[in-house]
Amino acid sequence: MARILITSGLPYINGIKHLGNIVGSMLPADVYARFERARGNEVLYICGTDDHGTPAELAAAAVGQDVAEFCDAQYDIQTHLADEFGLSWDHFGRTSRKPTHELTQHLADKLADNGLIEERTEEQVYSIDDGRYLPDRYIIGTCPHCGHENARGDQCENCTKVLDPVDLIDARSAISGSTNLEVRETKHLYLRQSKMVPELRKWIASQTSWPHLVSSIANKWLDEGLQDRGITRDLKWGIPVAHDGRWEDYKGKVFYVWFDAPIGYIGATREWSEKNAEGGTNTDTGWERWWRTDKGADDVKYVQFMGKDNVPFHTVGFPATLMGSGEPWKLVDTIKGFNWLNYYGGKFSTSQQRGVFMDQALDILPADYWRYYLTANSPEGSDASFTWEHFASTVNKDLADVLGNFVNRIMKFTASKFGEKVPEGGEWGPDEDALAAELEPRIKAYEGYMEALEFRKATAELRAVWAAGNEYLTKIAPWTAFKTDPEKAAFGCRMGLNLIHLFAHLSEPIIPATARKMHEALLPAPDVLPWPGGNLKDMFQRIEPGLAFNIPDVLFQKITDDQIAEWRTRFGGEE
Ligand code: B3M
Ligand code: ZN
Repeated sequence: MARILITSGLPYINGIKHLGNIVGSMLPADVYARFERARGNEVLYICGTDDHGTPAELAAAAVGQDVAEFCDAQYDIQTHLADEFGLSWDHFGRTSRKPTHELTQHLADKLADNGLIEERTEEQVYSIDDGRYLPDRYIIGTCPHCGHENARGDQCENCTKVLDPVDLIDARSAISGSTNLEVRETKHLYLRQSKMVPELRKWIASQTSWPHLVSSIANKWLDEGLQDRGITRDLKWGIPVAHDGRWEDYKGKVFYVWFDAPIGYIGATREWSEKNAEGGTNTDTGWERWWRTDKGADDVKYVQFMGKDNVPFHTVGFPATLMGSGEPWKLVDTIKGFNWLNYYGGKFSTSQQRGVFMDQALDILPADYWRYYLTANSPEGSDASFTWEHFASTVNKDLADVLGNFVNRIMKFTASKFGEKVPEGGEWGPDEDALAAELEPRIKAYEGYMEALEFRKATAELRAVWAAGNEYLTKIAPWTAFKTDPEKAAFGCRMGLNLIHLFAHLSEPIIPATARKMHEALLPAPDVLPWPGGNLKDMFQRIEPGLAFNIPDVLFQKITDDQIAEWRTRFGGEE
């Protein structure tokens, strides 16, 4: 049994996430976590909200709320939506909680002890009209690299280059739009990443399992010359820099959100083990077994999921923090980075409310429709595009016609001819051999793609498995055989019901709620539906003659042209 630690990029607290956010972080992490649990591995999937930084402050200010209160309310909303979306993390923490605060201050101390923190007096943009400094997202302007006009002070959304507020051309305040800005001197802590380049390079070079997208972003960052990075800000909301008598003259300053956010993975794990210690179903109180190589994390496989804009912070920034501490922290083994999912060729955007957000999506259709579509169209090799037309045709073909119809057809027919119990009679023959011969390599391939985190290919293979079941039924045609050869029809029906059972197990990582429904129509479902291993022929004996079953409601409704038109009007369509 392997031990697998999974994290997905921590969603900013600033608002409800859109489909473009979840497709490249939480959803694939969840699919993978469910797959590895099904295979019997010990999985710990950790996520949480990224509470600090300018996104939170700006969003709270926009609705005139106190930032802490705003974050509490958003945390509840995000937790609820994640639940409905079937995201099965073991814990959903918050970077604003004590464990992340303590760990962040602790790691900063260690870095300082190792000579990797430097104090610098630097120039920061100060807004005279707003009466405050404008770090990161508080300032917007034109990107000096690509010319994008709405680049933020910390990173250009368009070209993903990391920026400094003073780099922006035609800078203005994100709060008031004021251009009445001046540059003032202020003191900050810098992480001396440049001193760590050789160590980082060696580590990155030794990572053979990173996808190309990820290693190329990491190497590009190093090749462009790794700059020391300011890890503190003139903000009120965040983790205080001054603590335990250290950095007393930094009172009123906080750590930079990208310094503490990844530490939030560890902090959230600690929250999880503290919660377990207070009772609950899980008794694992050892967060260190997952994070400290001197406490058992040596044999953990750690997999991270994130959008490509987050990759630099995870391949360079966070590892620099952990390595630089000189302590035996577990480093990531595999990073799965994603390209963008676009909305009709343009960007999904939280600030512009463009595209489909989780609450709206779930208001329209249950989670599995979205989970399937998004996994099948994961922006892996390149950017992908969401359109209502494509969404509808995928749902109608794959989910309604291929899977849903299969389940409905065989169950209804069996019930009408044999009653609602599994018929007896008939035997395994050449048609079943042929079916098994097709399914076996497909299931292997599906498993292999999941293991390799290739979600598009995995989903295509799952669809092909469903289709093979359909073809088998069409060939056996119990509806015709019933008149001439009732034994053969009975066997075909029994096989059909066994296929539903097999599909339930195989589909659970991607469409968990539907998979449970399919399973429960036949047999009670354990919390985790084990991955079908061993001989496929044995798997087809599970649904035994005489077993009573019940017919579930239609699993997937087809999407109509009227609905497409309605949603296009509601959400906006072409560019
Ligand atoms: N909150 C950025 C994002 O949502 C950020 C990820 C943090 S991961 C430690 O794109
Ligand atoms: Zn740019």
